[in-house]
Amino acid sequence: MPASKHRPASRKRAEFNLNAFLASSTASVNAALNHFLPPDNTKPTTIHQAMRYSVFAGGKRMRPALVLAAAAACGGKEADALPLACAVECIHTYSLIHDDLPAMDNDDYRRGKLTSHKVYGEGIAILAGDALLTHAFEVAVQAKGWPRYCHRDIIHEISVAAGSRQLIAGQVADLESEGKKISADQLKYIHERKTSALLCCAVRLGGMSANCSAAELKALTDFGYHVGLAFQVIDDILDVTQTSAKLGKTAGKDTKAQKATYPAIVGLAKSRKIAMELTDKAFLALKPFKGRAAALKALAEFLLERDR
Ligand code: GRG
Repeated sequence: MPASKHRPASRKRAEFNLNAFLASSTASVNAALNHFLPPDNTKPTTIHQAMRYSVFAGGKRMRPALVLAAAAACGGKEADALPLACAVECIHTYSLIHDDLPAMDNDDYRRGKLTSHKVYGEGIAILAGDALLTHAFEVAVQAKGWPRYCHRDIIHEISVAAGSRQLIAGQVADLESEGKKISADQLKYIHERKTSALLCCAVRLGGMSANCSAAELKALTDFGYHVGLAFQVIDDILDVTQTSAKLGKTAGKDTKAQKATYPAIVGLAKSRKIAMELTDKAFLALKPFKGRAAALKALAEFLLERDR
């Protein structure tokens, strides 16, 4: 039975070929990343090989897809959104490389392959993360700039999402809460920053690349925030319900590291309910876009139903 038969009224949407959209957005993003990243024979070759190793290790490319889908919802062109989609993927990949380091989550596998420090050693892995973080800004400034959003706005957007009050703040709170009992509110604080901030930034950048109106940007922010939170709740659920082979990273790590997660705090059934409610809220935020948000809606639903 097609998934649409099970779709609740709150998530009603026009049929949309998400597989075709993802195949096309992933191909465009991979080609653009290949163009924007220095070739792996660029000196010093180790660092450029390490950067490319992680970027092309087989990530799902969900954040770039959100950039392109948000651009489409606002009537923008893929070519204008691509530098921003690539910048976000560089930031995301850097955060994964650093998250996997022995001083952080200490993981041997990511995206189904050995982690950067396992292949290149810790020093080069740290530098590959640093280089990707920095490279994101070099790529972002190659965007054309728009009447409502200049390069300063774009750089501000990315640096705030990746900075010490968002992405890094979430990681700090995550580290500091290991082995401790924390409240659902504290867990939400971590998830908002560690995961939702960059997904929300991706959606907003897509809108900006289409020179979206202030009202459209507000709607996208609301959508991105809720989809971002739902994404991490699902990530927590998958950690306890899926195998390492399926996830491409070590499953069950959160429990082992005594990490605060939604399943640990509220249980699996309530976690699924929360993820669904967050996705419903994300759908509601898209009302102003009428028929133009088909890709965003299909992505939100896909992220809710994903199994890896
Ligand atoms: C500055 C030392 C230093 C470290 C920074 C910021 C940071 C480390 C880590 C970010 C925290 C993090 C990894 C959040 C989790 C977000 C998440 C669920 C990632 C997995 O995303 P997917 O499933 O991955 O989209 P793929 O591999 O498909 O791209």
